[in-house]
Amino acid sequence: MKRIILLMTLAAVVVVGTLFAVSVAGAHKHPMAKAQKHPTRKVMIQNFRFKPAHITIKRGTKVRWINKDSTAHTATANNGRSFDSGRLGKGQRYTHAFKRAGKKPYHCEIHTDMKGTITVKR
Ligand SMILES: [Cu+2]
Repeated sequence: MKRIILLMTLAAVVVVGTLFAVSVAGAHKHPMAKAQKHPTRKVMIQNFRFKPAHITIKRGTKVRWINKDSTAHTATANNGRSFDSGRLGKGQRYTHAFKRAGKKPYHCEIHTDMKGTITVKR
């Protein structure tokens, strides 16, 4: 009987130890740790404007456009290929990670007078 209790205790220690190790490893790999290094910048699309229209970010930063209007908009690179959100309906969002330095002018395909710039620094 004592032997069984000893084995049960041993098994419990192993299980708890494993769970602890897994949780520590999990916390280390948690995506939030990476996100804080390069926080995502938000650009609101509101009242037919990009807010803010001009932002400067570090290379590797993600930009997330969020459409607050009830009208559909896009965030499309002027060169037509770097990035393109496609039609964003009300509340929809689009995220793009900028990996190369440079000025990235963009516009809304539906309302071509809506303009913005992402300046990506090294
Ligand atoms: Cu638009």
